[in-house]
Amino acid sequence: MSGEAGLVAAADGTDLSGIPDIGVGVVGTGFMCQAHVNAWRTLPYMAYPPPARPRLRGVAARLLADAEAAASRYGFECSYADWREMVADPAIDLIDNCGPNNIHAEVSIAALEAGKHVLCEKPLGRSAAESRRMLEAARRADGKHMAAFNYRFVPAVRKARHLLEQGALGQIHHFRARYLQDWLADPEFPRVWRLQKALSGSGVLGDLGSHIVDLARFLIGEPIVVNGRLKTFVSERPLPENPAERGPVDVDDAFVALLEFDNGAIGTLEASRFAVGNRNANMFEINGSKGSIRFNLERLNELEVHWRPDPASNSQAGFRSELITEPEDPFIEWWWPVGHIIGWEHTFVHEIHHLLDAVVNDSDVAPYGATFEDGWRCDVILEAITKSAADGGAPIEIEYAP
Ligand code: SOE
Repeated sequence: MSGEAGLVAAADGTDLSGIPDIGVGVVGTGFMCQAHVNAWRTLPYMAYPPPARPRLRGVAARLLADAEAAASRYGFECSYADWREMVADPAIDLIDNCGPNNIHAEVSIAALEAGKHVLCEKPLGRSAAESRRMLEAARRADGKHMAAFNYRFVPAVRKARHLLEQGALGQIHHFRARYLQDWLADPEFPRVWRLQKALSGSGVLGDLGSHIVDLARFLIGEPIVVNGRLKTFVSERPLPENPAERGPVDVDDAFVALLEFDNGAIGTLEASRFAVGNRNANMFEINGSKGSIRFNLERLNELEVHWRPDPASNSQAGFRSELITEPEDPFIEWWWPVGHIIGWEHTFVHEIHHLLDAVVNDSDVAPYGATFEDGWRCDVILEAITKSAADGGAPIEIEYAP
């Protein structure tokens, strides 16, 4: 990182003298690259003054034409067809891995070993063994490492975490989460990389299930036993490169799971990309002895609450919806006046700010950000769900290799 000499104070008098530049290299040019680039570019003037000023140094894609198009569109200084060249660039301090799941491990490990900080999209690995290798590389390296579980950075979700930390819900009895989309309900939707085990590792389990498993750990605690069931509804689909041909789908389309937590709570998880009518409904509900909270990503500025401080009487009938846009609510200070709601893309600004703050101040990414250890623990739980499903839904104890 380099401090920009000379720029010591903004026109409004803000002291910018100690703010370093940080060179960023993004791998991948798809959906997550766009969400992350939007965050890298928005952060320095909205989370102001920023911990560091991101410098979009490089972007790498399998095809040079894709990298060049992304460089032109988003304003990267360099474009690469080989991510290894980009990782070797001394002007890059941080690698942001937005590639498909099959390059999460190789790129992230190489970047950590090259002394870079690493942000890697979820699921961390295609398997627990792969994400364990990533964790071991992170433990050996000096760089900060973060798994991009961005839903930890929704204001309403972070407020839920704070309420739980304060014991506001009392003893937790239930956690139920569903992450429902419907973009695969059309059997003619092509067999994209997320539907190929070799590239994706799993289907909805790793794509959407990883988010609700991470939220279960972030909000409630460690699952100790799981039961699972997986389902593939459409077993072959048209090939993207040649729709006249069809290829097998070898991953799950939907899953359900039962959890028991280390603190005695029990939980249910469900994820599907066939849940027609649900567009991006990441939902959870937590029931405790003193109250309940409910969240739905499709209404991400709201948290539904029900309070029952006195077990003998309901302090309120049903749930009421609270708008989480007050100045004191998490992250809102960076945005708009009360009620001027924010969106899904803002979670990436919050997430990347958290990582930059950890890099510049040498602070911990955990517990509010997910580290590679969180990414590995998530993959262990996903694999236990798969193992249970293969054994008729038998209970599987969660065991983390030492
Ligand atoms: C990221 O927020 C995310 O949840 C992705 O992880 C999912 O794959 C995508 O479907 C929605 O956005």
